[in-house]
Amino acid sequence: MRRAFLCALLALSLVLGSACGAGPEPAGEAAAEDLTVIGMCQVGAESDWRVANSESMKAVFTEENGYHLLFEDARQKQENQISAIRKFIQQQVDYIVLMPISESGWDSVLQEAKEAGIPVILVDRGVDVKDESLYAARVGSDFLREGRAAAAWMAETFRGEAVRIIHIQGTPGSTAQLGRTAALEEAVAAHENWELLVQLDGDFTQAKTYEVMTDYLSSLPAEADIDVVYCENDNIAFGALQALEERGYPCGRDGVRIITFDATRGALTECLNGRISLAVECNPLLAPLVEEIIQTLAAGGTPEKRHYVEEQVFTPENLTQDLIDSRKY
Ligand code: GZL
Ligand code: ZN
Repeated sequence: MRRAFLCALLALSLVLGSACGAGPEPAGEAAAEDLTVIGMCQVGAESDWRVANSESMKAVFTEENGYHLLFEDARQKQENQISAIRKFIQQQVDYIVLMPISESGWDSVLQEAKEAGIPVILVDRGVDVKDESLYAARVGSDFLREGRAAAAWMAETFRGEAVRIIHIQGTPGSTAQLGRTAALEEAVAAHENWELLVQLDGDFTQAKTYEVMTDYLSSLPAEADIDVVYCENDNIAFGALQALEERGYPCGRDGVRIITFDATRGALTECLNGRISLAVECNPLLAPLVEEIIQTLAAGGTPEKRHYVEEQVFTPENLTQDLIDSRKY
């Protein structure tokens, strides 16, 4: 029923489109091919990781693979995500794929999707909802585990020495920020001579981080003792590096140790040359796992609620240029 209605709608748009000389809608031709229609709502394009995540989705959910992808970029605003989901419901898509910008505020719009009979698959970050049946599954990383890997490296590296830490966080209330922050805070609580100098909001972007880090560093005496800057993603690390080096702080083995998450190619290059001391991988290539879940649902199955991706950590010691060249993002 839904598919027939949608095909009619797409065919109509094809007719109307050509009637007003808009040229044939590619989707219109696809209507006859009976494609699975996916309404996808992405956070934005705030980071290298996010761009790679979107590219992964667009590479899998193609018309030749049997999909018609309606892709909405919410430009970092939850209200844009909520209105995109309502539009998908009106269009009666087959599946909604949501990359939620933050955890709260989803109960009512996901209830509307449930009442419309449209399965919702969460990608990357999670949602904090009373009724877990509001989404079919979530694909993404274990951010607490990522943070704990970084904390373990710090314990190994500083072996009981005093450690003074600047903590630059990602988008407030996002699952990635909550998990990576919890790991650092629990490690600081467990090491009496680890001191959290400040927590800054870098919002996962280089520009915001450069601004807040430059302000913070100018409030410190020159050549303050900073041992670690814990950056909750690569773009934060790039902003922090720029601000630190402009203030005369060398970064690397003999200076400030930069920790980052994502481990996109740009960060791995800075890690290989030593400016970044630890890069914790966060895999953005999640589309194949999403497709598996859709195929399970299409076959009437019930997918696992949680799907994690494999991830590793990189240091200047275990990186090579060949490894970086072999990476997909
Ligand atoms: C993590 C993802 C984060 C990345 C950032 O899976 O939510 O959002 O670490 C991105 O780069 O902005
Ligand atoms: Zn120190």
